[in-house]
Amino acid sequence: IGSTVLGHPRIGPNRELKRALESYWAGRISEADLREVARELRADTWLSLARAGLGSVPSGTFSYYDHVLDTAVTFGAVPRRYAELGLGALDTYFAMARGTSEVPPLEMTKWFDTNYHYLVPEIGPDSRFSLSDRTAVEQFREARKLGVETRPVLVGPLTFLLLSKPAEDGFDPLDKLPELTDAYEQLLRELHRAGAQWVQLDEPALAADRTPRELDALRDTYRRLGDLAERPAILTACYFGDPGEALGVLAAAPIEGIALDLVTDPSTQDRIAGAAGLSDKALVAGVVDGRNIWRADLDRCLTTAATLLGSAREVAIGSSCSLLHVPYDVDAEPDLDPQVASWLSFAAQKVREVGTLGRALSEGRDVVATELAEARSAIADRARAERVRHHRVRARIEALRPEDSRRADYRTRQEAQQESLRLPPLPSTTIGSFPQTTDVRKARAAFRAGRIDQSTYRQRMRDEVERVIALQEDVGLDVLVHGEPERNDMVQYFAEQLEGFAATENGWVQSYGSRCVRPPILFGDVWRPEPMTVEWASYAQRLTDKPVKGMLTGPVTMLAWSFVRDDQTQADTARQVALAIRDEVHDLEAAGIRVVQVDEPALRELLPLRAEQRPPYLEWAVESFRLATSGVSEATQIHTHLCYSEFGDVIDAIVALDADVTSIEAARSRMEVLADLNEVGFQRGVGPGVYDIHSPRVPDAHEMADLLEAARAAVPAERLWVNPDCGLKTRDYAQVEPALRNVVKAARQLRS
Ligand code: THG
Ligand code: ZN
Repeated sequence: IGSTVLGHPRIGPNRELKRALESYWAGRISEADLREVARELRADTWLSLARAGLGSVPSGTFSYYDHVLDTAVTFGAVPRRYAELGLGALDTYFAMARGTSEVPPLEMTKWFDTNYHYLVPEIGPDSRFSLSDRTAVEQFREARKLGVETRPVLVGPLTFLLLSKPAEDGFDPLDKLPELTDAYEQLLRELHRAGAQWVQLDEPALAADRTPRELDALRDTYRRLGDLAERPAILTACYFGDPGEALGVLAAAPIEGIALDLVTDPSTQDRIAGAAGLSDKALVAGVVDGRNIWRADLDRCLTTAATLLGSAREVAIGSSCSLLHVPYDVDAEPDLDPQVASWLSFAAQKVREVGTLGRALSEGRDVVATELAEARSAIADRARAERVRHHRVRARIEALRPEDSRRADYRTRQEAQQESLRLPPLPSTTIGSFPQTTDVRKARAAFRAGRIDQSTYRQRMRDEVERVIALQEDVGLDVLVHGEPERNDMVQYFAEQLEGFAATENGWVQSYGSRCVRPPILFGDVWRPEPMTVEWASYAQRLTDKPVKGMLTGPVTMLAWSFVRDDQTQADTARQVALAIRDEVHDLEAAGIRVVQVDEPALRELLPLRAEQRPPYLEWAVESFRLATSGVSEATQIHTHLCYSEFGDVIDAIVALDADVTSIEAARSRMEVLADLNEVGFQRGVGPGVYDIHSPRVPDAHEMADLLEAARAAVPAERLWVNPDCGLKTRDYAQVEPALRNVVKAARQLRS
């Protein structure tokens, strides 16, 4: 098969796709214009991959919105409510992705343990699969016209169904696997007829725990696909972790290749030797990390690949997973510190690393001696760089004692807090961010471009804080926030102010659809040179007699949404970040802020895919949160916010966080989560969201009061808070203001 990457970024090196999509949705460009932008992006990607000397170039890694949605559409899994809209193919696709005025979109959720979101297909007993969309074949032909023979990439049938949700209760989408396999067979035949030599089927679901029934389903499906007479060679890609027992199943299947992630879990490499059946297959050794941004240790990659040579018919070099999760190009970062930049590898550099390793493997190390030497010196430079170690940070960590992560008992805290805050029963608040108005965005863009100076910018932000405080007082909320107008992103904002982090200018990574984030790079020991939020919070506090809540991002979320160092454990990195946040919590307290919220929306996202690896993760996650939030007075009230309602495996950890108040998503699940919390003995304040901010709809006060009544049935009034589900950043004031008035009205209704 030859060296390859499993996938590639698709938003465009300058977010061309984002701009084109948003213009198309706004009616400013035509479908043909949008298709032309997409075609150019695909062509640029294929040609650059081919030029880099990859032995096999993937196609089908482009998507207008999401590759899981693409798979659903390919096989006709379009729920009736979208098909009935009578729209063209592309607009039906966007209706599923974004909803219309008539129908809400498909649910969206995290793609494994990454910060990418996919759309959740709905599969029911009535779902009928057929090859309904031939984009995979068309794009294979499109690349061929450019002179590039590609390997079409699809989400595999097992992973597709495991990621789907039942369209009705009690149905198991996996029951549909045989029917879905028929449709995959049809596509494989057509790809074969079009001339495709290889096809890649992605099965990342194999990195999570799988039941015997699921492994049987895997065996049956790949036997059927393998037995097909006319088809391309099949490469099944397992990534995001060790495939466990599934490796043996795939090794025994009549397929031609397996791609393995040799970065995430060291046990995968040991497993290969024991997998009978691999000896007649091509093995794509995923030695170049597809989801972190460190330059690869090429010598080590080659050694790894070399040890595998005897285990398979052919060993090729690969990325550990798709490059979707890294930015395009380090060379687009002229302002990045040159030494840090020399340690990095984004998609363009990773493609070159894979090419270099591929040549070294097939033609010998000598032909790429220069590249190997360069990599060696960058790796050595990073390993000995003084700037990644900060002795004071290390000494502080060394000196930590268990009591540094413990607060006084809850009763004592509760009394002291009530004495200080004097809140009414069922206090109302918000999660922190207020809508980012066009004016706020414009001011930030102008400041970044140097068109306004810092004092003008800060004055604009203070004006906005004033407006937001006045609005909250008028609405009658009890605990106010400053609204966060000065923040671009809740992780990037802090990373820009902390030592040990580097921020990028153009390092965009797709989060969902046209939305992107720029994950900061955590390269060294983390510490806080000066207060980060105190000025904003205390400015807001001076404007009101009500308590203003300070707003911070927790250590787990800081790690989850950054590229983190790979030269120490995540637990060690989290402890350093926790100390920096702890310093901020203390300074907020000293400045007279009596309520501080430390958000951990990513607590669940970083949860390991395999159950046995979860306890040690949860231990450091909880410990770092407690380290960040302890050491303040009993009277200081610590809040946290988690962005989801299905706690499942993290529910005990939520109790262990020991926050005084926890706000969670609950409106859509009708407060059912409160019963789950009760069951595990949760005894702290809780703010189940009464207003679903993910939808533009403004619920009336009765509806919210009903939800609160339901909450009251599970939680005593003394512990209940009233708030929206999540931050208001992505909403408009036109919805937020009436909704907040209703929140307050509902709270008052219940109080009386
Ligand atoms: N920050 C980061 N990661 C996240 C979120 C976040 N992951 C989960 C969730 N929140 C994802 N949600 C969004 C919502 C909006 C946007 C991105 C992710 C968004 N981005 C702007 C865009 O693409 O136009 C760019 C924002 C910017 O200027 O930085 O709107 O909150 N890290
Ligand atoms: Zn949230």
